[in-house]
Amino acid sequence: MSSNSIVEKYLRTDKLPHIWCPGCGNGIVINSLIRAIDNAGLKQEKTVVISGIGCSGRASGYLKFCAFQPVHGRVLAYATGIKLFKPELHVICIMGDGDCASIGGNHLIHAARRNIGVTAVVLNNSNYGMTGGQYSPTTPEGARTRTSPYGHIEPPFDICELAKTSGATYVARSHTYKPRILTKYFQKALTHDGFALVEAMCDCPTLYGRLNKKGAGKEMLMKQKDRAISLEKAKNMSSEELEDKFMVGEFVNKIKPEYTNQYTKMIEKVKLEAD
Ligand SMILES: Cc1ncc(C[n+]2csc(CCOP(=O)(O)OP(=O)(O)O)c2C)c(N)n1
Ligand code: SF4
Repeated sequence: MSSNSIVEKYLRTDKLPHIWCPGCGNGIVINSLIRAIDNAGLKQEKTVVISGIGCSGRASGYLKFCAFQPVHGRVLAYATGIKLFKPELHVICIMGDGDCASIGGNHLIHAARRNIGVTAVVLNNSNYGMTGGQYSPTTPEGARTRTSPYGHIEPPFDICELAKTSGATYVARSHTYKPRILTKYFQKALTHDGFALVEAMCDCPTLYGRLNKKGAGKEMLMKQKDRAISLEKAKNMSSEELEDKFMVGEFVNKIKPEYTNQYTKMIEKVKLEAD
């Protein structure tokens, strides 16, 4: 499908222009996502997009689906309710790293543990963008943010490792320099039967980029490319060599019973026994 048709089909063009800064990675990720939705053949009327509060959280307002924006950090809680009530729906959760791993961290580990069949799309820009650039749970050690002006002293969460350890059955990471790879991973996540999470390393040139002297949009995008190391290559690298890098690829891709399927079967069994 041509770019114009994709835009017409999936974006609420009456809501444009969007609020994102020039050079922000959010647009690249959403572009990759709508292409994946199109490739996967999802029906718009059978797809719900839920996004949190934050710059990334604006996405659901621009997308032409059944859309919903709950309070900050509760995307996966609402997604769980929607999926349980109507398991036939595709539920796509768009979250910032703060939304997903800070205030929403508990929902993340339990959604992954249950293996509920929703797709989590995490736009990780290493900070809280919308509220002015505070540090988030993924801010790298040493990085400067509004709340770590002398360099951050906390170790960051690795969202993919967290999702994997918690039980997610599809987990992948790529970045905004590789939009086609993002589309490929999104497509696999959207057609996966279980909890699927794709983390997109995303640029915030206005806040995180400026405070860490990463340059404007284009320069920051190039730097993302230099920091990305494939899982294969990382196996032969020392921890010193991996400093300031992030690993990309598929961390998990496995089959396990999906939560709402199990739940539905259980209800049917109980009903039969009661008759
Ligand atoms: C319950 C609650 N706590 C805090 C906030 C303030 N708040 C709004 S957006 C945000 C952080 C956004 O960061 P992130 O989720 O990483 O998204 P980004 O803006 O970087 O895309 C915070 C703390 C809020 N709106 N609601
Ligand atoms: S503040 Fe950062 S994350 Fe928010 S729109 Fe601007 S560049 Fe993007």
